[in-house]
Formats: sequence, C-alpha cells, structure tokens
Amino acid sequence: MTVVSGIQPTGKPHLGNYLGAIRNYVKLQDEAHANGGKCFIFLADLHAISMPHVPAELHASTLEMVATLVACGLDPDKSVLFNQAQVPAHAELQWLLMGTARMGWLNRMTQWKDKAGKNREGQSVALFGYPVLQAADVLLYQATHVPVGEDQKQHLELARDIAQKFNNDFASEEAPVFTLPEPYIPEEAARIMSLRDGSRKMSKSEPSDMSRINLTDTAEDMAGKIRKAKTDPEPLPSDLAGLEGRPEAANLVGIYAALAGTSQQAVLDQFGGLGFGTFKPAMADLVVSVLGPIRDRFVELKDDREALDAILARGAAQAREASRRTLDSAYAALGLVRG
Ligand code: AQP
Repeated sequence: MTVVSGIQPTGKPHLGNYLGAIRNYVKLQDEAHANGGKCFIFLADLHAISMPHVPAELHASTLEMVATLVACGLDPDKSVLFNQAQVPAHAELQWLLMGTARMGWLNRMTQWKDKAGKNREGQSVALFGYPVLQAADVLLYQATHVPVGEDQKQHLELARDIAQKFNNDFASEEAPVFTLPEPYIPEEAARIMSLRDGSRKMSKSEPSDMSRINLTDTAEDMAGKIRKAKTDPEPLPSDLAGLEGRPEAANLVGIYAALAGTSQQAVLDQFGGLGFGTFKPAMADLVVSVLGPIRDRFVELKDDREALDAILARGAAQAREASRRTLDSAYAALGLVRG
C-alpha cells in the first residue's frame, strides 16, 4: 500500500479539504503504517504557480499548511511530508509525461474549463498542464491509494490513462514503468458545498470568506458562519427523499453526518421536523468540538518556522530517494541517456 496525495498551499484550508481529503490522509497514513506501507503527502507549491500568486507569501503559506496538516494528525514519523519544489523529480517527470498526455484529454478536464472560464487564451500553460503534473506526483511513487475529493476524480482517471499509454508505448507488459493509481474517495463528504450557495463547492479561492469554514477560524467565527449559512424556510425532512431540491439543507446534513461519523438518515431521525433554528446551533457545537482542537494545535505549531522547515527538509530527502528509481526507469524507457 502506497498512499500519495497533495494539497495546494494557497489560501486557508477549509472544512471541504478536511472532510474530502485531509481526514482520509490521516486514516490511510495509519493503515499504511500498520501494514508496512508508505504514505507521501506533499504541499503542491509547483501547482500553486499555475494561477496568479504572490511569491513573497508562498513559502509562509506552505509552512502554514504543514502546521495545519500536522495539527490534523499527519505524523512526520509515519508519513513523508514535503513540498514539490524541493523534489525536482516532480517537474522532471511531468515533462517526460508531456509527450504521452494528449491535448484532447486535457481539454476535457472540468477543472480547466471551470478555472479558465471564457478566457482560455489568457490562461497559463501551467493551468492547462496541471493534471500532467498531478499524474507525475502520484506515478513517481507507484501510488496505489490516492485520497482526494470528488472534484479530483477526473484528474486521477487521466493519470491512469497517461500511465497506461506510457506503459503500452514504452515498456513491456511484464515490466511496466508505472503502477495504475486508484482514487480513494469515501462516499460521505466527497463534495462539501459552499455555505452561501449549495450548487458550488466549498473552495479556498471563493471571494466570500462566509462561504467556508476555515480550519483556522475561531469558535465564534465558525458558529457565526453556520448561523448565517444559507438555508430555506422549511423544517428538516425526516427522510433523504425530502432533501431533494434543497441543496443547502442537504449540504448541512451531509456535513453534520460526516463530522458525527453517522449516516444522513440518522441525522434526519434526530432532527426531522425541526427547523434550522434548532439544527444550526447543534451543528455549530459539533463543528467546534471537532475543529476546535485542530485549531488549538495549529496555533501552537504555526510560528515555529524552524521546526516546520525541518519537517519539509527531512521529507524532501526521503521523497528524493523514493522517487529516484521510477524517474530513472522513465528516462531509460524513453531512450534518454543521462551521464
Ligand atoms: N469542497 C470540497 N469537498 C470535498 N473535498 C474537497 N477538496 C477541495 N475542496 C473540496 C479536496 O481537497 C484536496 C486538496 O485540494 P487542493 O487545495 O489541492 O485543490 P482544490 O481542489 O483546488 O481546493 P480548493 O479549495 O477548491 O482550492 P481552489 O479554490 O484554489 O481551487 C483535494 O483532494 C480536493 O479534492
């Protein structure tokens, strides 16, 4: 079992990142550790430059994200925790895979279409090639399990297509260069939506801070955002069918269930027939009880830059070592000779 996943150090990590991805990193880290497997979790700083960014803030944001991941339960003694910029093999393999990825495949990516909008011509080449770097990220370590939110499923399928075509074109069936990665997307909490609009995913880049619960928010901020979350005037239904056509209500029930570790039906058994005036304070208590301790640990860790830099340096050395063999095989398979 080899677990690989990454998160961009852009903006503040939110409840969607936590439930859709980070919580599963911790779960798989512990499973891998108990079974002699490996877990690589990286800060995707190379991905972050695909959109406008402030260079002077990138390293500080990266360290802040490391502090958040550790606060959430990632353990540098169990996982290899690093940033892409310190492991040149990521950028190198991306280039090697550029010859295999097809324009048509990338053109179909929903994230590209969403982020580029109507201004495709004005986007960076890096935004278009983003999924190829993502393929390199996981293929470098022969990943078997890739914990991601639902929005990244399409990119993982593309990584499989790239790996398959590369293996077919440049390797033998008996000795493939790449393992085909599997996405790990537990059904619950695969897609957490904005608190202001149940049709849009909760996102770091959404301008309104009221649309998301940041892992670094205070208890008062969290409770305030839940109190002001968009809902409808109806009470909660007593079965799942009653949530149809009510995206905001469905989102809040989904968040509650994911945090309480129960089913959405169990939440409706408890709150069906009651209004949001009762449900929201109960939800705020639950959110604060789960995220409050994470925030407290984050506050303890965030200013110790030396310790955070040391975690990244150690992880990068381990990642450079772990990625060498696959990178060498990819160069050799393409007929590229290096010294
Ligand atoms: N709303 C979400 N629900 C469930 N999972 C989510 N993820 C992101 N948003 C949700 C998952 O979090 C992981 C890390 O995300 P990322 O920072 O690398 O990329 P992202 O998808 O670009 O995150 P954001 O918040 O949406 O950032 P912006 O706004 O910058 O694009 C991924 O596994 C992702 O699936």
